[in-house]
Amino acid sequence: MAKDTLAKLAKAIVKHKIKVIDLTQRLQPSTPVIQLPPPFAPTKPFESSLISRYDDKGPAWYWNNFACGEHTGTHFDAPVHWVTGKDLEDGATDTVDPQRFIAPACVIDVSKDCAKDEKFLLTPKRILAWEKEHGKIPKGAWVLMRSDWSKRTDPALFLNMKEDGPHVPGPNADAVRFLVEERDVNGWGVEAVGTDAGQAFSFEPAFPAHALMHGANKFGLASLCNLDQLPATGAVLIAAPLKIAGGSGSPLRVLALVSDSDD
Ligand code: 23J
Ligand code: MN
Repeated sequence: MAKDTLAKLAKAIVKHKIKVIDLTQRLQPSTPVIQLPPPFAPTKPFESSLISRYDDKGPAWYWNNFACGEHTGTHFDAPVHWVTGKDLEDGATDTVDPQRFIAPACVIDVSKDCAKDEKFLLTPKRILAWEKEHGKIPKGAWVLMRSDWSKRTDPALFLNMKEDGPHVPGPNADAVRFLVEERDVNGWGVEAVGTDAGQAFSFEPAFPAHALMHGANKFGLASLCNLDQLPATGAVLIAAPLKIAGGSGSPLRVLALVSDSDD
């Protein structure tokens, strides 16, 4: 049965019956990174420096060194990223169960709400309304919030920093608690710079998408794009972070497999 399924999948991929959608932002020096207020330490943005390009330093080869924080651009949040997940033995980028790097995705479209309200918060009520239309979120699924925030290509508008902190949509604490406790999700993914809402520092608990998800050994995905190309259900995500020893996360390529037809 499983063998047959995999053979069918392989055939469908080769025949382009399964589309691959890239949910990854381009990684470059202008890629926005999270801005924390003092006294908290900042993360390094992406930087690249040339080693050689078919020249004296390497006549037949081109390569670069690059540097960035683990949480730069489209990236994976591992459970040990947050203090609530610090003791999870399978919670770092090198110890996470690779079986969890492939999982179905549920996409909750709140883009219209976010266009009207930059501080829109996803609630359990809204998730239940989505389930009424699309079915129950299955255990072990990614839940992705489509906000269309990735269409803000100006980094200042993407970060949307105001005097009282970032005005960026996200989940409220009850929504995160619901996804963890009632739906046992694989993780939570967003288009914004971080998985939490811009005002989540003042939530109870603070930063619930980090505190509750990671404390329950769930993952995060931030700075996703092209969520508008995904169906509400039926996509399969491939999201595998770099195997950094003891890493708290990593930039990664996030791919969604989407069926091109009903067969
Ligand atoms: C460090 C501190 C606070 C936050 C974050 C990182 C992130 O959003 C992240 O990239 O995980 S809120
Ligand atoms: Mn992160």
